[in-house]
Amino acid sequence: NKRRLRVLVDMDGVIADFEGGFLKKYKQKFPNEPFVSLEDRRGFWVSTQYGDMRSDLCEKAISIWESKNFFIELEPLPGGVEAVKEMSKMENTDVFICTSPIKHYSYCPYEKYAWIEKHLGPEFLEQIILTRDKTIVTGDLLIDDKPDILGVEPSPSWEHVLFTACHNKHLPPNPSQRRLLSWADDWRGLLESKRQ
Ligand code: DGP
Repeated sequence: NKRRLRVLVDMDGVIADFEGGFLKKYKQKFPNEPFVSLEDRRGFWVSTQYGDMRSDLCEKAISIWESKNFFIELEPLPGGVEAVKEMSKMENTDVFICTSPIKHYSYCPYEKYAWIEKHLGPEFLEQIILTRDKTIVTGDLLIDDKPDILGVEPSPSWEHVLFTACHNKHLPPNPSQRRLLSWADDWRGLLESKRQ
C-alpha cells in the first residue's frame, strides 16, 4: 500500500546511547588516559577525535566498541523506545530500525538483535535492517544522527532528519536538513508532515 508511511530509525545515537556507553567503558578500561567529554565531542567518528588527541588513542577507542557486551549493554536514550513503540502502533505506519553494524562482526550484529528484542520486544526482530549503506533502503523518513549519509544511491528516497547528538549539535544551521532535537521534540508532527 503506497499510502503507508515508512520510517527508518537509526539505532546508535538515536535510540541507544552509544556515546555515553563508549565514554563510560573507555574510562573504566583506560583510567589514566585522556578522554573527550560529551560536551567536547565534535565529528561523527569517535576514533578520529581520539586519534587527533594522541595517535595511539584511536585504537584504544576502537577496542571499546569491538569488545563483547558493548552494544548489548548500551542504555536506551530518553524517550526513544517509547516513541518507536508508539510510532509502530500508528495507523498506516511501518517502522524499521536501520543500523550499520561495525565491520568487526564477532559481537555487534548479534548484540544489536538482542538489544532490540530486550528493549522493543521480539516482534521488532521483524523490523531490523542491518546495512552499511542506508541509501539503498527505501523509506519516507530516516531519523539518524550522522550528518552525511552517503552510499551508492545518489538520490535516496527518504528525507534524512538529523537527530541531535553531542557530536552534531554545534554544526552550523543547515536550512536543507530538518532536525529532531530529541524524542521530546515533535516527532509526531514530523511524521504527519510526510503524509499526503
Ligand atoms: P550508524 O549509527 O547506523 O550510522 O552506525 C555507525 C556505527 O559506527 C555505530 O555503531 C557507531 C560506530 N562508530 C562511531 N564512531 C566510530 C569510529 O570512529 N569508527 C568506527 N569504525 N565506528 C564508529
